[in-house]
Amino acid sequence: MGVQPFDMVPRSTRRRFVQRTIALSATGLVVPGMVIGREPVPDPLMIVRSRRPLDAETPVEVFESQVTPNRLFFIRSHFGVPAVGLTERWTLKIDGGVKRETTFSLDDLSQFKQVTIPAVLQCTGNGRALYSPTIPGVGWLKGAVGNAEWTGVRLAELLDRAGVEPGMAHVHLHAADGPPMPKTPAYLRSIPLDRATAESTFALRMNGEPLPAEHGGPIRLVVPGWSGNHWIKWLRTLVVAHDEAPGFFMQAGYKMPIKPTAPGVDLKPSELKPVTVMNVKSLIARPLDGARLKAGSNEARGVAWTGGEASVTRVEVQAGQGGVWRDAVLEGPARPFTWRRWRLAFDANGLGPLVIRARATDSDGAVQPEISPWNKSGYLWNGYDHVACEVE
Ligand SMILES: Nc1nc2c(c(=O)[nH]1)N[C@H]1C(S)=C(S)[C@@H](COP(=O)(O)O)O[C@H]1N2
Ligand SMILES: [Mo]
Repeated sequence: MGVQPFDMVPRSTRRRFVQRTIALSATGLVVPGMVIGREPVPDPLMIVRSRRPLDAETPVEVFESQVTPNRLFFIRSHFGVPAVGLTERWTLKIDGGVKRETTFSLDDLSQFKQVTIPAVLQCTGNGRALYSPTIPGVGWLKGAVGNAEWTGVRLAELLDRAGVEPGMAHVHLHAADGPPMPKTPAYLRSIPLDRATAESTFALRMNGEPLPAEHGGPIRLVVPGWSGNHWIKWLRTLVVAHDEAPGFFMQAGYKMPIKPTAPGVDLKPSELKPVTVMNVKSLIARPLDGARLKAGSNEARGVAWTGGEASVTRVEVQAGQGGVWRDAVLEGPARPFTWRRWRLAFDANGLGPLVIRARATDSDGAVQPEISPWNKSGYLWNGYDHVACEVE
């Protein structure tokens, strides 16, 4: 489970795969049985954090737009893209605690009602590089986040079709990507059934285009309001179950301290909680860090979002003028899941250095803290955003 069955791969790919496996297994990079995908080529604007598998973040100036374009959307994969692209033959199976084990082709899925949900996808580790002391892991700064319009079928509809048995509480999400080494656990996660039957959606399209392979095409899960580790890409099988999924990525990974804890303190499992909803956060898209501003009137712009069912109600910005925080103008209505653009006009009076800071507040009253409490995996950084400019 977790690896695409070999017979799903067309013969030409199979031949290429066998050749590559033979070539690469000699170097010890690959074990026979693994299906290798071609790694995506990132747009030259992207900031690459790891080449293989490709982890790349979006430059912050892209966050001036409401929707993050697909080619500039951050990419994070634990094991790289599997050998997909076989869209006509892709199937999604629901089994486990259901009345009717059901398999859907992509064609079947297109017969269901299609919904479009604008929602922020953010890696749980976005901002890890901003924690001090330093934390190992992908050194994301600000750009492991994006806002897209996800189109597809609600999970609730497919679960209804299969008929969930009484007593079931979780949905295990098996994907087509696999670890390169047999001892490495597969990226297997589960979500609670009540989350699955709320807004969760299988996305087949992203910003109006077929879901790109690097973002989980042909089919991925969208869990609006929850952080990216639940948004499983290349979905193949859903197992409805009584318990959470077993294995490292569910039982050990993606846990945070319940109470803020000093670096170096080891916590018991009972002192940890799973990362689920995102926290309130804003980013400054303009001016850029290091920008040279003309004295006089200027404008700061950016985005803000939060998690769960909450929405952003306020963004305050500090830009010179005696260090006062002023309310930015927010665009559009306060809505959950998607982000909200903000802007603030300010006068850059004195010449010299000027630090601009931003903090958001959400409908639950949560306010972005100046510095996020340290946690050993570097999750959910949401300290004030700041950029240092020079007025000349
Ligand atoms: N199958 C699979 N799904 C996955 C992952 C993965 O490694 N394998 N990584 C997860 C993580 S940690 C994140 S942050 C998002 C990233 O999605 P993106 O690459 O489309 O931005 O996908 C999630 N879904
Ligand atoms: Mo992530």
